[in-house]
Amino acid sequence: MLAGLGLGSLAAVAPAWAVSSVKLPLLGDPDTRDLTTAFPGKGSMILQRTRPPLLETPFEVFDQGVFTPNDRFYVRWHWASIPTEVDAKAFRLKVRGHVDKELSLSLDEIARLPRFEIAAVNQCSGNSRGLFAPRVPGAQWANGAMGNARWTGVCLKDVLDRAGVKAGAVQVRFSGLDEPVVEDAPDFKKSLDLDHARGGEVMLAYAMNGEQLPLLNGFPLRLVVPGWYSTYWVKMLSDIEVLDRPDDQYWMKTAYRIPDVPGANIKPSQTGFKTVPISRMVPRAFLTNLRGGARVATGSPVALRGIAFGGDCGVRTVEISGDGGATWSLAKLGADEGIYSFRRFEGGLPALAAGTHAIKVRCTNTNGLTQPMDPVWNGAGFMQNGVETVSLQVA
Ligand SMILES: Nc1nc2c(c(=O)[nH]1)N[C@H]1C(S)=C(S)[C@@H](COP(=O)(O)O)O[C@H]1N2
Ligand SMILES: [Mo]
Repeated sequence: MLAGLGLGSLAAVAPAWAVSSVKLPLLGDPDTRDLTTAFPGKGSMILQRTRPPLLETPFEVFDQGVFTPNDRFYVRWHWASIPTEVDAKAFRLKVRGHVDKELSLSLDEIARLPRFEIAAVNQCSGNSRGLFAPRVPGAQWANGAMGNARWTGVCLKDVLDRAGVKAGAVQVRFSGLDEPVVEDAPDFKKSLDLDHARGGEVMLAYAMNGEQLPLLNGFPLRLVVPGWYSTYWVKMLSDIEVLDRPDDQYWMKTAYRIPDVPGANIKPSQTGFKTVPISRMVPRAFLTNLRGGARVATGSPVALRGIAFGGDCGVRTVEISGDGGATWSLAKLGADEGIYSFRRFEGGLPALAAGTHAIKVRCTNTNGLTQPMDPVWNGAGFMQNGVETVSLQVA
């Protein structure tokens, strides 16, 4: 079985790909992006970057259901040398380093381990970076660098147990088949502490929403780290290395670090803070049936619906405000697909007076953490989870 034929066309960028464009709610120009259907396994996506592919999910997709279809699921890679196809028969996952026995596992061998499923949100650390004020460098995502899927695979712990982790191991490092485009650039690798890696939830996923992974989402195998930002969700996973010392390579020591303060939230002028690797996600909620600038008639109640997630735990409440946050009412939560999943919510506002109204939604998770009313800021554009506001024109 081969997957992903056609990615070779990534090299040839043609403006003709753009079927139309979309205006994103970014805080400055340029705020329009082309929509593209030119990527293998993908439907209409917002083109953020071509090489390597950065494709954002158009926000209306999140109104259609709690699981994000594979062909609309966002895509993010760091390096442009991505295999354009992977031979699933020849593929091997290496397990090596501080272990009793090195392994080289075929996909068939992996599939024979006990399988489990988990619904989990995959969200880029930089999701919503385009909404940072003042602006920060990096991909200017709106809110669509996230998605929710039902992942199927095997437990990382089971694989590590087969190799036998030696005493003195402290971390486990993951790397995929993609490579840097220049020789001395750092290969993309991420590490988890051993206890986390063996905790039972971290998965080697070979399916997403009941189908094989799209090539661009990591075919044939990817790491799923429920509740953690997807920088750790290493795609096309081919190498697992057990370390007897903390990982000090670029992607842990330099990149993907946040200020070590609650919510990673600092002032633009602030200096002298300690940094730590980004880790657990924080709660968020979004309206999906109304966009900023939407118009409704006076005298009619306003139906609202959307999605929320707790971050590293479940959703306790979603609240809705029709008056810019002065008063709040509880939304009704939809089916619970598991603590790491998107959760639907529904609510309404009574008929509103003519004028502009600031509608806000906020999530509190089961750890008691609530989204901040003000936007989050840090220099890397990570962990945005400020309360979203949609302005409604009532006339
Ligand atoms: N092999 C590999 N895995 C990777 C990356 C990468 O560059 N290479 N990027 C990570 C980051 S930062 C993100 S946001 C997610 C994106 O996952 P997706 O493309 O399936 O949505 O992949 C993660 N896994
Ligand atoms: Mo990311």
